Amino acid sequence: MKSPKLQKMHANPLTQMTATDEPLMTPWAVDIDLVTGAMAEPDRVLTRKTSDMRGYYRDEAALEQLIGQDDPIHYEVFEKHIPETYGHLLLCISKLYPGRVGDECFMTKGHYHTISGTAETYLCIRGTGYMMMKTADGVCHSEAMRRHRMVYVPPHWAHRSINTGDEPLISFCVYPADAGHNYGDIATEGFPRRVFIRQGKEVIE
Ligand code: PAN
Ligand code: ZN
Repeated sequence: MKSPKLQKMHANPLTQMTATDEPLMTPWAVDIDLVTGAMAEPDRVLTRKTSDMRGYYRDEAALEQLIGQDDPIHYEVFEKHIPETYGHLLLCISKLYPGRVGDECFMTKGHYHTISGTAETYLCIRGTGYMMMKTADGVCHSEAMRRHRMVYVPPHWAHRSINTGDEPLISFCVYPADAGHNYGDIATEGFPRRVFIRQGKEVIE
């Protein structure tokens, strides 16, 4: 729970209150292998298995079949511990495994940021796919993701990564630490477009 002071600061960033309310953080560094995407000694690893993805794919029977087989991991997010308060930046490695549910490509759940006016950058380190984005009033936009390409997700866009390839789709993500994740709204709305592989070809529909 944030202190009332921090909430107020957040509502009015012009007060410029940052580290004065928090213990001073000592500068630090982390090693990230830009070939494999491995982050050295992450403080937290979030793992989403196939069984965590109920309701997200078109072919529900194919999803249940996959869960019944070996419930493979869909994606992992590797993070360092950073306070989720105004002024800090969260950084993580997002690793989305290759795979299909029926003929639909593995993807992340996708979310708006709770503070929807916060942006995010995804620097793709490995793999191929798309960043699918959508606004609350239904505008949809996708950007190709591939090694060495950075996707900028502007404020107010829900975002989901989709792996169309045969190797993990790995990105280095940075966003304001107080942004928060709102999964509910986009889960209800859904993204207007999905990505499939049919007869070896990408189909977006
Ligand atoms: C990313 C995502 C990560 C997992 O760090 O959280 O790729 O996707 P979901 O959060 O949609 O399951 C990010 O966009 N953070 O804001
Ligand atoms: Zn995000």
